[in-house]
Amino acid sequence: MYQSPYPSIEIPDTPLVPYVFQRAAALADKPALICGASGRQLTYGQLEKAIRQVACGLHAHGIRKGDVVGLVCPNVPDFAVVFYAVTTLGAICSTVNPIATAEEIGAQFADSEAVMLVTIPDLFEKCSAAARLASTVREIVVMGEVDGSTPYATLFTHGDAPPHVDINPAVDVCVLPYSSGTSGIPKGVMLTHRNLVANLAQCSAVGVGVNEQDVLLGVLPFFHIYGMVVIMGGALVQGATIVSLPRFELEQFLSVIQTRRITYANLVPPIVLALAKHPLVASYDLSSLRMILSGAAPLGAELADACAARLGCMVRQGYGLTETSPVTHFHPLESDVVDGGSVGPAIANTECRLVDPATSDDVAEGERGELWIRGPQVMKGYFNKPEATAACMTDDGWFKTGDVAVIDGRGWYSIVDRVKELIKYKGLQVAPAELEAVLLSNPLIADVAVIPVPDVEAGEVPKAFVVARGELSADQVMAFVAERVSPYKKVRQVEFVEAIPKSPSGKILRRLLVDRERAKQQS
Ligand code: 4UW
Repeated sequence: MYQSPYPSIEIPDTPLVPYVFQRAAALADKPALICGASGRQLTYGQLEKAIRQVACGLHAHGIRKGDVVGLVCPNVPDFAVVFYAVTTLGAICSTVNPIATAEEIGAQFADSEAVMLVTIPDLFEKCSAAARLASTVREIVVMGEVDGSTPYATLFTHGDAPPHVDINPAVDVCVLPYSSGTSGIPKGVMLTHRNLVANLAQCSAVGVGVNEQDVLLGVLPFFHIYGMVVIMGGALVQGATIVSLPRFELEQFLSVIQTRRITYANLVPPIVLALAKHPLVASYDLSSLRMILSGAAPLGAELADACAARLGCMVRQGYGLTETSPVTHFHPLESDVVDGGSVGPAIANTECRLVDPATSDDVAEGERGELWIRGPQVMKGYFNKPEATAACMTDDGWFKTGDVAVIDGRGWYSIVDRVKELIKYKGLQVAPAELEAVLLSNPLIADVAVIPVPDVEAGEVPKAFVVARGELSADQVMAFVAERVSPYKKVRQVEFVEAIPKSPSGKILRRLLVDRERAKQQS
């Protein structure tokens, strides 16, 4: 077992909102969130007041402690208003990718038993279709005015003193993002107020480096744990300013860095790649950037160095998972040893084990093992899925990440492989089991297995091995999936095979396919 090298900290015993907004009153006139596309801006004072007003409005519309409210919204300043208003009431915010299909959104909110959805006008129709699949949803609130929905503005008409709600930070669930974990389809990850407060406090304690003077770029989606906690929460708790962008588009992204004088950018490896290599980058003044933080997928040392050299700024890497709120490892800022391929040591209050997944025994020092984590940021469990929870959490509090890591002499970790099923497309989760279920709904497909294959731009893309029952082309297989899933989940390679390798118990031997694919790439 390895302890964090950092001194332990006391985790504040408080719900999320008072923790995040502890400095809001002192910074009342300072911009907290600015929309990089529209220019709409909320100061800390306006943001804090809007959160209180919307909490009152949600309460007037029947939202109570423990209710799940679904948020289907791109990165706009009001995302933060709704998110923190819901949690103010002790209700639970479940976020989803706004580009998800109606079926995907419906499936998440049926599973989470959401009672209300909050969205934007452009997504209203999709959310209505989703709500027909999720029978618990009784109201859709739209940030604008659309027939058949509750206008967001009406939530602001019920005063600004929300009722006091008793929240037990260690027990009460605060957010419910979805993750497929080590296998299967996406599951609701129950993160408590304490989980999120702990992770923000742990990050501050190890000097993740955001300070009040920083202007952060909020281009990664706030619905995902990285945007939700590391960017949105991490910036607001420090009193920094976030410039949000509803989507990534290279020219707009570069222009916003230049005009808004962005100092700190939280990114994923495909965007770091663009910054390191794309010719357009040379046309912009990006000299305000002092720090780029990458996470959600592996960042190679060479790419980190190339980006740092071209832009003249620090490039550091963090690691973690939705199930760990998310941060567990962070590459120190102050270290002169820059090792872009490493995720650094475990952050404060975080214990690690490296384990042989077959035996659950710790591996010998210096060997690769599955990374297990214990700490205050580890989730309470999956919502309504005790078996899935038991499969990845031990009775004594260890969470099995499904990632394979090594630790070096300094106590720094590198993530070197994955034993779980997950595919990471540009840092976003794609669950092989979900794509396999879609493919098996095609009568011309007898059997299938989906695995990740490496891709220079996206990191990984899904590849399907298909046993066909009749005439079927690879293009038809890809089109069949593309019509039924979010664009980022598309199957991008297909290979027809005679049979899918399976264990005697019928489990797909994915590892065999992954290893075969790797051998092919190397030959
Ligand atoms: N290197 C290799 C990495 C890395 C990685 C994540 O969608 P989820 O559940 O969660 C995330 C979390 C992103 C994140 C965590 C901590 C942090 O500091 C930060 O900002 C810098 C971002 O994406 O996917 C979790 C899975 O993503 C892979 C890994 O397989 C993990 O189990 N992953 N970060 N640096 N792989």
